[in-house]
Amino acid sequence: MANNIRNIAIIAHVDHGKTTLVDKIIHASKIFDAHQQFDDLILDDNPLERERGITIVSKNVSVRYNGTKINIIDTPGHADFGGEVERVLKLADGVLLLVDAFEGAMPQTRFVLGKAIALGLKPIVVVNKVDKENCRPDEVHEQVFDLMFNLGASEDQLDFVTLYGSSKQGWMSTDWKHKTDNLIPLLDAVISSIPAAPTLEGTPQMQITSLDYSSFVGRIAIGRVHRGTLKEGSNMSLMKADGSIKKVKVRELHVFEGLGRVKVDQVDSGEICAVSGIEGFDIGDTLADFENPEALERISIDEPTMNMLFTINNSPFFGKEGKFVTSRHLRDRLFKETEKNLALRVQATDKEDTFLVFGRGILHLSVLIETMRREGYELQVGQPQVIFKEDDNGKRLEPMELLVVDVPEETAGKVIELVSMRKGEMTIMEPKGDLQHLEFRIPSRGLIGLRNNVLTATGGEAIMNHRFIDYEEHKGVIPGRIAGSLISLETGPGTAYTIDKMQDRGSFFVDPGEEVYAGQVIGEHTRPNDLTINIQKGKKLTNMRASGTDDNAKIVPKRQFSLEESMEYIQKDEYLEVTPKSIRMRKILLDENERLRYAKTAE
Ligand SMILES: Nc1nc2c(ncn2[C@@H]2O[C@H](COP(=O)(O)OP(=O)(O)OP(=O)(O)O)[C@@H](O)[C@H]2O)c(=O)[nH]1
Ligand SMILES: [Mg+2]
Repeated sequence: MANNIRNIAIIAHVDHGKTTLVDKIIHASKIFDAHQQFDDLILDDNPLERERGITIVSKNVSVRYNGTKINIIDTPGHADFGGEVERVLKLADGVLLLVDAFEGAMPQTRFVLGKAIALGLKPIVVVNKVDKENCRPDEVHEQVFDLMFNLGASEDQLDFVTLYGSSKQGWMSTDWKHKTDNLIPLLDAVISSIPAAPTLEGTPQMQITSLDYSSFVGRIAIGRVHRGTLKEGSNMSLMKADGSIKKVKVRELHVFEGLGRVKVDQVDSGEICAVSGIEGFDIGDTLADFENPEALERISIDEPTMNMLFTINNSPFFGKEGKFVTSRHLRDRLFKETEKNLALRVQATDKEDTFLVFGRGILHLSVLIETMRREGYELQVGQPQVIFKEDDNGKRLEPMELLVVDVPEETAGKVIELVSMRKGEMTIMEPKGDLQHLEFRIPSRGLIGLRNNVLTATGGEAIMNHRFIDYEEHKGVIPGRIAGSLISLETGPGTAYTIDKMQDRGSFFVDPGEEVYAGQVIGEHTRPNDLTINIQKGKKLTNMRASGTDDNAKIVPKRQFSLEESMEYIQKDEYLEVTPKSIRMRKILLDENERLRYAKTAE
């Protein structure tokens, strides 16, 4: 027996247009009042998602088309959130694989498609963004077919429908040269080629695949009813990873409808729902029959690949800008985060104000840091560290990644040189439109800080993507940042006069008049060693003229770093100080003499 339900996940590489498409599908299904106004990308609803234009957490929505309910799961495309995609694929019977008609299959396309194929999900391929100039839809279609074949797709999976179109313009067509003005070809394809959600009779089973959080009811379990029927108010068994069984009660049940949810009394097999009232669940647990519980096969959660030290702000400027500054605040906030941020782990250390935070990559961790600073926290973080492992013989292993760089031909050489210096090995070099397409295998360590260098070397033209492959034998020393730091000797505002005089020493991260403290990293040295300098001395008069023309006019504007760039920039003996208003880099040891003494003992 089958329901009149289709469960599909939308998967793709980052930015290939998933959320835009889901958004357009919702608009098209006219679930809104005619006079209601909506922004684009209503789905990417948290402020960080909006600002960065990326999806961070997957979302469930639903539309009705010709009497069929289509549950759609929008997934994040960035590799740091890949584990999330893998989990939510468990909710679906089919996938819409979006591929940018110019970029073609990218590392994350391969990863998410591989997972969908392995789970036996039926794909529909959407070659998106055919409105873009220089796009190559036919080539991309062929590339996706080859990719699917190489990933071991079955006959049925290879027999996929392909649609071409533009999410942004809101149309899809079976032929990219014949533009339509709607999404009907896509919705028809979903109905005809994605299998209906099967109805399985028997005692109830639902695996919890993701969670939601509400300040009113706490954690909400989201999953697909695999078998039987879930009923409001019923007593059930929660089956945990260690084999233990907890008795729980279903307080409320919701199904997805449009962008929202509606409360229902019961949910049948095949439907996706949100369950509140379940205490103490983990992702992967099965909600099963009270009397005769049977667990579903567990899903594994991604292991972290990177860690960073988080500590309280103890810089001379601490407490000036934030509300939450104590180790108690930091501890509570970090542990609270682990309740909903599934791939995140927090470990206390022997220092009560210091924690190790484990995540899936720079973006995963930076989203947390950025969220905290917006909430009013001050904190400091150390240099990101990749996580090593040991094999059975005690040999040290390290994570390796696939790195893809698309770059104008004339700068390809520079990129290859930079990547090679960091133990990257080139595996593919081929033309892609006017660009060179380069692929490398590189230790994850080598990627930290690489983006800054590649962008500088290519005048910002390079497009870089990477994704974890597996662990391999440790590749030996990789040189870190080549340039040393310029460090402030004194505390106080730097003068235009001195900064101007020191322009030949390196590039500055602070402007004249900006308050800095002793031990703060205020610039990048032109040489490999650190250099401590005094930028406060000099003619006091200059400050009065600072807004004028003279000295200031000659000063190169300060280099500005984003949070992620700063995270990748700092060295082992440096911290990043983050407050609601500022991001500063500093030496862990602020005092120059202490640094010199430490350097001596380390020798
Ligand atoms: N030209 C063109 N641009 C598009 C199209 N679809 C989406 N875009 C743009 O591509 C960018 C990314 O779109 P999103 O829908 O956020 O992409 P996404 O796949 O959801 O991205 P992640 O969730 O971060 O993986 C936005 O700037 C869109 O406006 C399209 O069909 N044509
Ligand atoms: Mg998105």
